[in-house]
Amino acid sequence: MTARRRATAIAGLTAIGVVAAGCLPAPATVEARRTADLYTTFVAVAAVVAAIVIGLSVFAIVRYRARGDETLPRQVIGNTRLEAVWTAIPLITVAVLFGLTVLVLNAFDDATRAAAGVEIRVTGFRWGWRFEYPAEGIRMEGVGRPGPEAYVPVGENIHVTLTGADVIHSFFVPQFLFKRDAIPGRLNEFAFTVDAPGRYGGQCAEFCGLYHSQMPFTIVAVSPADYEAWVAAHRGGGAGASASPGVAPGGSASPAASTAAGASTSPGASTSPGGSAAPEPSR
Ligand SMILES: [Cu+2]
Repeated sequence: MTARRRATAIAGLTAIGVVAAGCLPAPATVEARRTADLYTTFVAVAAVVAAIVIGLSVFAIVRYRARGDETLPRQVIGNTRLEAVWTAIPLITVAVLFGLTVLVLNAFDDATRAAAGVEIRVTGFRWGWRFEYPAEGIRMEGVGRPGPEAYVPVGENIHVTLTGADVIHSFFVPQFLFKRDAIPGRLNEFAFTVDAPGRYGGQCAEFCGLYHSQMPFTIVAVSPADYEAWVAAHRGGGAGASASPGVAPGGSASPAASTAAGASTSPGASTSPGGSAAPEPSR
């Protein structure tokens, strides 16, 4: 009976682990795959720990339950060897997980220090994103939906320097399994290498005000040849080089944005900062 319950507990925990791993967005970068592997390792270790704890608890409850006999069982106080074992096992487990985490974090730092294939400066502002490619002479900005689209070549180290223009925002692309804050007056750096061509949606992940939910962006990963073609088409400013009116990147909202803000008091209003109050967000 106990063995069967234990088997059921292990099967249940394994299922939870598989479902939890399946909930993760499919990793799209070299770094994200390492993060996903780390998550999987954590879930597996947690499942083993839970199986042991739940298994032993169920065993003790069933095996030593009251059987209508009033006499107390043998009273045991302290067992140094057992206590040493149950202190050492969690310590070693946490130390190993800590070590694996440091290795993955170092991989992110190594990518940031490595030679950049493409350099992008990203600025979050209320309520949109600005992407600048200094070497290519490209600058684009998108306010509201659908937000700007930043092209990157697959297989190359994309180096990002991130900052905020007004309040703290956060650069988050779920499929990159990575998030970093865009803080005014501070330059945060990170790098990523996209595995496969595709469109990877991103979103501000730090509540920054009324239109926080209306500041998506998209990282479009294409082949190096397609990237060169995109650069050639957008060099020297390209489409959407103009600053979007409506929200002044450096400071207060303009009257147009204020109007949009006022219109949003009706729930579910689809008016976005880049919608009717301001021209279409540039791409
Ligand atoms: Cu935000």
